[in-house]
Amino acid sequence: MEKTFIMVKPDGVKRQLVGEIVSRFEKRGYTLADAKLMTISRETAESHYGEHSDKPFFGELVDFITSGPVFAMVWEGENVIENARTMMGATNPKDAAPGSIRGDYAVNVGQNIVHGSDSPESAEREIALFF
Ligand code: FUP
Repeated sequence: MEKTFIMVKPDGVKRQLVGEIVSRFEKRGYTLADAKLMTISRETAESHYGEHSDKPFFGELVDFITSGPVFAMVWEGENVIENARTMMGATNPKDAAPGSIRGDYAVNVGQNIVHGSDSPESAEREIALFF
């Protein structure tokens, strides 16, 4: 069965949105396969966001994702990678549709509540990195 890596970022944990996000995936029909509350090391953060290492926002991105606990999860079910991306909404909350997680709860691209793998290759890599 297809699996994806979903992470409630430090802003989502601080704002007590873990239950809301878990609930949306449960209600959609997906199965929680693994989960843990953890604080990410800078090394793990730099590896996770490696594709952005040359971007101007990389430093802020690593600072933010290591700034407090995250809730890391593995969800499984049919088409979960693509459907999770739709449920999260666009990366920049200004473009995220109402009804999506970011469209309902976020306003700022730097603090957009949730991460989800964007491909089968990313899902495999990210699950191995965090679990
Ligand atoms: P996503 O796959 O939706 O997590 O989006 P990206 O991999 O493109 O971006 C990863 C994270 O970088 C985003 F969640 C937020 C941050 N980011 C910025 O802070 N500024 C930008 O202009 C683009 C992304």
